[in-house]
Amino acid sequence: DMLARFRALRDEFQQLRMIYRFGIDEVSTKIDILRQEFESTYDYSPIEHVRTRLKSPDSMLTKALRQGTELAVPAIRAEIRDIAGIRITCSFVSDVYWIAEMLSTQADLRLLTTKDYIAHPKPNGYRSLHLIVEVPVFLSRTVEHVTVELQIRTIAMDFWASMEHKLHYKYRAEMPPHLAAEIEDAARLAADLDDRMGRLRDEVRPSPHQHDDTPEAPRP
Ligand code: 0O2
Repeated sequence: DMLARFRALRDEFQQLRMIYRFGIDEVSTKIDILRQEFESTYDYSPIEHVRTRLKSPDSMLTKALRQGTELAVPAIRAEIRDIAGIRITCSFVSDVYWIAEMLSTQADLRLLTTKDYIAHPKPNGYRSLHLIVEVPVFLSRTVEHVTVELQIRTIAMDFWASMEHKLHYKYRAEMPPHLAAEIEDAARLAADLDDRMGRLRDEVRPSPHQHDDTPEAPRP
């Protein structure tokens, strides 16, 4: 009956979310290890902060309906690849690529796709590096291969994206043209700030001849 079907679906979704939470845990640990290594060995860490999020059953279903995915767990797993999301914020653009490289070359992570919205910003000015990776999660009886979306961006990109997200959410499809123009302009300013910060960093980067107790971080 209806109730039994509802309960079965609810249990399947709970199981699904648990697996994706484990996927987030696995990848988060990798990021945390890199961060701790950087903090204890070098005087500089390319990772500013990390935030994770797990899509709610509601937004999984909304997305499935929107993109025409069958409302069944296997189809959802195959076609919604951002159920598990991790956002890494870095200080500098070069750090974004550096972190992406360090993670995607780890032997147990499989890089499925890369979308480089830094090299190719979206029309509204959105910039970020998006990776979809697949990580194995070892359960008692099975190994689950879980996809995790990584969004890697600078503080300036993150600042812009959170503002844009609020305006987008507020106006939906009807963003007044002057605001859309303002947002695009702000994206250019954020990109310019990233360029300037990158040049400043190059200035303060210690020269290889400088003697110091802390080993110099291996930079890209
Ligand atoms: P939330 O709430 O952050 O999860 P799709 O995933 O189907 O929407 P696509 O092309 O497969 O689209 O994914 P894409 O564009 O690589 O990345 C989608 C996610 O990137 C979004 O997730 C946002 O987090 C972020 N993003 C992409 N474009 C923009 C943008 O213009 N502005 C802002 N602020 N964020 C953006 P969700 O699911 O839309 O939202």
